[in-house]
Parts: sequence; C-alpha cells; structure tokens
Amino acid sequence: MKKPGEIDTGEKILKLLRAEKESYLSGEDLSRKFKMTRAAVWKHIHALIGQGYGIESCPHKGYRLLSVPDKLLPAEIRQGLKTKYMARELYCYNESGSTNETAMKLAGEKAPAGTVVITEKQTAGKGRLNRNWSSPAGLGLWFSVILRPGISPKRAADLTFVAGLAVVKAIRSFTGLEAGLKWPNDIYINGKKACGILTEINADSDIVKYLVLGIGINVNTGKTDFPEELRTRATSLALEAGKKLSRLGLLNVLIAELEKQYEIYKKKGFPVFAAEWKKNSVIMNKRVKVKGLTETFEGIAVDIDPDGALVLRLNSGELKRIYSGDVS
Ligand code: BT5
Repeated sequence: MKKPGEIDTGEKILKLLRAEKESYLSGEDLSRKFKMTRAAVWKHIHALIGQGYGIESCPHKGYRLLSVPDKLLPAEIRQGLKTKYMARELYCYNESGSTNETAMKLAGEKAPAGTVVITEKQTAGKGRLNRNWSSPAGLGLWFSVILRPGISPKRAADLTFVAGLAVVKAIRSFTGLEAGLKWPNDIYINGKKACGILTEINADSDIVKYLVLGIGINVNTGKTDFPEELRTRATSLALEAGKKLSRLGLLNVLIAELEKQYEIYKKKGFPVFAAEWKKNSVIMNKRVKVKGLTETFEGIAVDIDPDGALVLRLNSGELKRIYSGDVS
C-alpha cells in the first residue's frame, strides 16, 4: 500500500532511472544525490524490484530500468496524470474489501475532493443493494473517487450519469469499442455489461457532505475469470477488442475525462448532461423491461427527465417515470 501525498525516495529514484532510458545510473551518484549510503540505495532498488520493476544492476556501471510491472502502482499512475485535482491524492492497494468502503471512511476523515482509492483485487466488491461485484486480481479497474459537490441529496444520482458518460467516452477513445450507457449505472458493449458504477453519499437533509463514485471496469477479464452465472451477461474490454489492454493507459484517460465531465456538470448543470447521456445510451427508443423494487414495467424508453428518472411509454400510451430499477 502507498499513502498519498509526498513522493518517497524510491519513487524519486525511479523517476531518475526512467529519465536515463537506455543508460545506467551509478549507485555512487544516487548515494550522493540522496545523501545516503550505497547500501541504502540498494535497499530502495531492492524494494522497487520487489514491486515488480525490472532493474538491472551492473557492476561498475550502476542501475538500469528494463521494465515496469503491469500493476496499478502510484508511481505509474502519477506518471501519466494530466489532471488538476483528480487522483492527485492516491491510495493504492494490492487487495481490499471494497474501495467504496475505504473511500467513504477516508472522506469522513477529511480526504480532499479528487482522492482516488484503487486496488488490484476486491474481496467484497459491491454493487447496488449490496449485490456482489466480481473483482478478480490484476484484470480490471476497481476504484473509487471522493467528491464534495455541495449539492442536495436529491441530485446525488446526477454524478452516476457524469461518471457513466466519462467512462463511455474514455473507453471509446482508448479502445475504439462501441460502449454505451444503460440506465442508470451500467456500461454495455455488444449487449453485455462491461462496467458498473456505484454512487454512495453521506448527507444532511439538504446537502451532500461527501460523495463516493465507485467504478468497476472489466478490462482484461477472460471468459472463465467471471463467475459462471455472469459468463453470458458480462464482458470485458479485452474480450471485445480481442487483445489485452493497458489498465494504466485507460485509467489515465478516464481520470482526465472524469475531471472534465465533472467540471462541465458543475458549470452547466444536469440538463446538458442528460442530453449528452441520451446520445450515448443503448436503451433510448428501445423496448425495455424495468424491474423496480416492487413493480415491473414494460415499454419504450423515451427520455431521461430533469430528475434523472427514466421515462417509459407504456403499452397503454401512458408515460411512466421510474426512479430506480434494473433495465433489461
Ligand atoms: C453495479 O451494481 O453495477 C455497481 C458496481 C460498482 C463496482 C465498483 S468497483 C469499485 C467500487 N467498489 C465497490 O465495492 N464497488 C464499486 P448493480 O447495478 O447492482 O450490478 C450488480 C450486478 O452486476 C451483480 O448482481 C451481477 O449480476 C453483475 N456483476 C457482478 N460483477 C460483475 C462484473 N465484474 N461485470 C459485470 N457484471 C457484474
């Protein structure tokens, strides 16, 4: 695990190694630069190797960076970050229960807006209504973002739309895949679910104190990595693209897109979003079945209203607004 905030010596050494590219960085130079013994330098190098970095150590020449691991390490994420505040505070784990749970706790302890909690694997990843979210190690992006939007609790669901749109745009630009939105919180590709979003809040009666956006994307998940019951309904970007993809590359594009869309939302408000969301939806003007908590409705999805409700034209011609449920 890596705490947020300041860059440690190991990360600074890594930066120098990266800058050297093909040539070697001598242990002596490093020990002078960081005012530490060569044994201490070796300890840092050893720790980096332990994290999965390929570092060659050559007598009389020094150290050379050969490869970086396919892991969501803070130094790797920070490297490609082009945001003002999104993911500037970063908590990275090898394994966690649920990143949403950790993020809610950190937000309660005053973590700033934009803080990101990310993990290689979740053991208790969750969806809405405490459903399970399958999050196997090293295959997806399982992360949560803390926001402090200063909105009424009634508007909290807006942020699910903001995140959904950012995810769709990022997947399309990074992979070229035709990802689309399914109300209220899913991203689909070729009729299967590739991503889910879970928004949680801590609120007073009239203001959201903090909000956590939980985003789960199946990136390199293979068919048999999914639990059996999901195999016909779930997909991953790699399965659709026919090749393995860089989780780090996608994460960087997505974090930047999320900051961009969130800023647009704050400036222009929900209606601008709803319009853009509809354009990227896979259910608009289609016949759907919506299972609510107590009732199921069938009809044509015709609109998203200003409150984020799905508007269905029922067979009777009546327009029905639905505030929560699962669409199929
Ligand atoms: C969601 O809920 O789709 C929200 C998922 C949010 C996951 C992220 S990961 C990071 C953060 N930390 C967390 O603990 N959660 C968030 P819902 O619409 O209720 O869908 C849940 C349903 O999707 C399950 O009941 C399964 O049927 C299906 N499902 C579970 N895992 C899946 C997966 N990896 N891919 C596709 N479908 C899945």
